Amino acid sequence: MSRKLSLAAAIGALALPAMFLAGPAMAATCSATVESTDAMQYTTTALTVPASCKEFTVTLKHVGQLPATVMGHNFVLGKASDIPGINADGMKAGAAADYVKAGDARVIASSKVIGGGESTTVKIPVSKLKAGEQYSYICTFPGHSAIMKGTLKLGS
Ligand SMILES: [Cu+2]
Repeated sequence: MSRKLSLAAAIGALALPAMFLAGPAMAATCSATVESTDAMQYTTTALTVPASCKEFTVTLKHVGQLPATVMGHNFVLGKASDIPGINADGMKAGAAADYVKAGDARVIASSKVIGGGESTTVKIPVSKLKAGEQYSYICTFPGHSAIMKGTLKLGS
């Protein structure tokens, strides 16, 4: 066996117990990555937020090449029933406001609009999520929300 391989095995053996010790409070379980594309799609359309997280961080990546003015994407979270209103008011708010109405109390979390090759993060305050409630995330760039949508719920 090569030295490189045995070193990797040794590191793996050390890292595993540390992961178990960290348990459910570990940062890795309180985050997710959602990719978005030039084809106006989110690659992830369902998220479950562990109830043990204080904050859940979503990294939104635009893996396409088109600029934000043409194929911009954001991540806007609200109760499923509030989404149509959030979207309509967001479109009215315009690009300078990242297509989110200023001070919209229905919005639980929202990111800025990004273009191809960019990424951004959005932090969801988990205390604002209720068990059993249906939440949705959408892209409020005009015309995108019909396709760019996903569901989010609070897990156990
Ligand atoms: Cu979009």
